[in-house]
Amino acid sequence: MSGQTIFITGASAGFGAACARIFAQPGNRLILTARRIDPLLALQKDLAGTADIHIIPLDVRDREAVKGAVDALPPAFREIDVLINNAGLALGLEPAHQVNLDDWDTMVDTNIKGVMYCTRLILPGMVARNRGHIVNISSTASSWPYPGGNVYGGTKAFVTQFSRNLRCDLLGTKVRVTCIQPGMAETEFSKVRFKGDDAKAAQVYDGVEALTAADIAETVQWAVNRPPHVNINTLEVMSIDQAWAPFAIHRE
Ligand code: NDP
Ligand code: 8X3
Repeated sequence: MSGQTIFITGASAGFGAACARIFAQPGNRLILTARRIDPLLALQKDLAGTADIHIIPLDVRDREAVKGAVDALPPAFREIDVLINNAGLALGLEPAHQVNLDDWDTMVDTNIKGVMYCTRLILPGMVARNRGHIVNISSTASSWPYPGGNVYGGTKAFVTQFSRNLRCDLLGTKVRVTCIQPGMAETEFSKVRFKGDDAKAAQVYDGVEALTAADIAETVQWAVNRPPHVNINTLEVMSIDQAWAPFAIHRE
């Protein structure tokens, strides 16, 4: 499908940048947002001549900034067809009793509040036009606990349940909601989680054929390109090299 206006949060790296690349087709209009402007400028340059691209430096934790960005969209970019709520992060893997409380705040503010703000500010236009699609990037961590996943998994459980509840509110409209739950994917995710420790980040993917950002972008594109009457509710996607573990048992 072309001729769509697509708003992507966290487009400076990983899944968001891959979504920008895959949706960069003639007739599409892309709104690419993230805090770092340089990678957005590089992406815009790379994709020049494909879609029409509008970039916005935006921290999704800042409610007024999100409102300002949506209100100030150029006329050609105002009628958003697809919102990809992708910006997010994990910080740390410490157990709950040792964690840095600021890290928990950052994850809640980004992964929960950022999704709330972008959705609440962009959804009214979709409802008014009776057309649109919200794609929320959750995680396997929303369903499957692991040591050190504490608040990160909690924020993604919010994203999954928020997506389902949005569908309930939107029943009777033609606005679709999809929740994607990726497993381990090699992006900047682990570098961010381990606060710039490249060696520690590389260990996560060592010997594993992890998902790529392009794999997830293709999944998003597939969900968006279903016929308008088909709503893909939830998709869990893992690398062939990842599966679940048995229950952990503590023995004295
Ligand atoms: P990356 O670290 O590669 O990309 C994260 C993106 O989010 C960056 O563009 C970053 O941009 C943006 N971002 C972070 N904080 C903010 C903020 N406050 N405001 C605006 N943008 C922000 O990670 P991924 O691409 O892997 O992650 C994308 C999403 O996928 C996240 O929600 C993550 O939780 C989720 N996910 C990742 C998995 C993985 O294994 N990689 C698996 C499952 C889910 P900038 O720093 O420029 O602001
Ligand atoms: C990212 C996948 O397993 O690191 O959401 O939580 S995981």
